[in-house]
Amino acid sequence: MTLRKDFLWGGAVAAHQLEGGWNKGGKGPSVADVMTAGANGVERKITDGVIPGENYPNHEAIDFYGHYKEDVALFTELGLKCFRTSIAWTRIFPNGDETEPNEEGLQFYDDLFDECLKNGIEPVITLSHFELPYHLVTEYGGFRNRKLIDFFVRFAEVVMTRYKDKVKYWMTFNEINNQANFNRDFAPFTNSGLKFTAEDNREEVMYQAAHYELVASAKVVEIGHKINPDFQIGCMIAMCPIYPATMNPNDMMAATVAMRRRYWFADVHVRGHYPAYLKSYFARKDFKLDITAEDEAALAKGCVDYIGFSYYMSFAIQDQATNDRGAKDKSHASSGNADTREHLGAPEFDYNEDTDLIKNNFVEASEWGWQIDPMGLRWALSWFYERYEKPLFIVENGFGAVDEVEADGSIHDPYRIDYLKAHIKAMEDAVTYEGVDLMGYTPWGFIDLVSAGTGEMKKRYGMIYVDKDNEGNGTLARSKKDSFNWYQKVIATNGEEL
Ligand code: P53
Repeated sequence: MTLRKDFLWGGAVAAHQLEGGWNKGGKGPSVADVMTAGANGVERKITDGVIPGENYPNHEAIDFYGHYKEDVALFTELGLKCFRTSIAWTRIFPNGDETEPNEEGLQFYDDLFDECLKNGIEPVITLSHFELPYHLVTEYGGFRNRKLIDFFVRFAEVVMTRYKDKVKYWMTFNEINNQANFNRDFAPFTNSGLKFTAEDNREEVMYQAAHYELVASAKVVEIGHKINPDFQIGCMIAMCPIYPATMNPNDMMAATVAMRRRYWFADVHVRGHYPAYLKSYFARKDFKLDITAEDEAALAKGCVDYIGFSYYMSFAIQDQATNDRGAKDKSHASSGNADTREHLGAPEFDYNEDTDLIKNNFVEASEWGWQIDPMGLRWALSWFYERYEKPLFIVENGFGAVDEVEADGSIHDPYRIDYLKAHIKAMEDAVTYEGVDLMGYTPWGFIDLVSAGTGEMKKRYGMIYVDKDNEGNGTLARSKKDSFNWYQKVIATNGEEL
């Protein structure tokens, strides 16, 4: 067998997508609480505060806040070794800038972690998963403000101290690199609480916010190791490999540059300094970034212990200048946009996440346009391990699909089993053939929850079904899909029976 004996088979969620109870127990509003429901191709609206009459799907979500005991019983039956969730920052610091935490919020996570631990399930905790206190957006401008470093460090210090004997595995910022897509409003807001004005240079603001987050993360790594030297503290990167579309040398270079624009965040997290290619980019763009010598020292002292990453799909890119005649299908990989590429071309190969990706005709896509590519997971594991030589943890992977409930209540989801099976096989191949050091695997949304990207319920990832629809109707009753029984066996055989 290839996997570790103590392999962390689990499931992953985020507080804002399942807890609900958005204003219970003293919780304050987070960025997720001012986002309305969207749909496939319809962006979620970011409203100015909570507006009566709007549909905010995260307010109730699947009410894990009220159902966690019965849910952990199901997780136990599934055989989970670990449960990845986040601590909702605003349960602990409702506004984000208080000095003293909210005891009721702290107690909720004590109860949840106790419930997990007594069932042999290890909590794996993300500190910031699209849950920034909304007050920090309106009063400070989100992470464009250096003060956010201290607020985040204070939050992390409080929860790491409180749960030092209950939680060993931590991650700082979920999918910190999503904001490489700075031309859209979604990722900068969910990652960093950024709202742009017309005068903003969006890209420069994004780099500044990301820098403050990287410094905050590094400080938390250092403090965390003091709180408990056994802590394993990782980063969390959204990994979508970017393939060159052809053997055209310009496609190869365009893909290399695009990979850097998406994954430099990992370079800083793991190596503790900015790479040369990025320094030269900042100079060429004339970005005036607030990066101090103290910041650089903090980065160097706070390198992560492991790399947590999500993997759903791969991307592809084609250089525009030299490929205009070769490009057959220029539709955007995940959004279905018509071709609006303007930037690509030698020698800069400046990459625009929002417009420069093309559809890969070698792979299928989900109903939401996410390209299904198990080999891409093996490639990603191999790339990370070769580049960083750090333990890896696949903390999200999964297939969003519409499920049908049969008359007898059963739910047959062979498409989900197929997706997960192929990806687990690719992951095992990476361990066998690439020699990567892999800590665990936690499929995303293994209990149905609110989609981050669209706010829908019907984009389901779960092995556990939750009776609730896009409009918020439903009993919230939980039931097992076919994939539940399948995954139970996978865990029980440590991945030998797929
Ligand atoms: P949803 C975009 C691309 C890759 C992962 O996403 C992403 C996103 C943001 O939509 O997010 C992660 O719900 C994220 C989870 C999210 C999950 O992937 O849009 O860490 O919070 O739910 C799936 O289908």
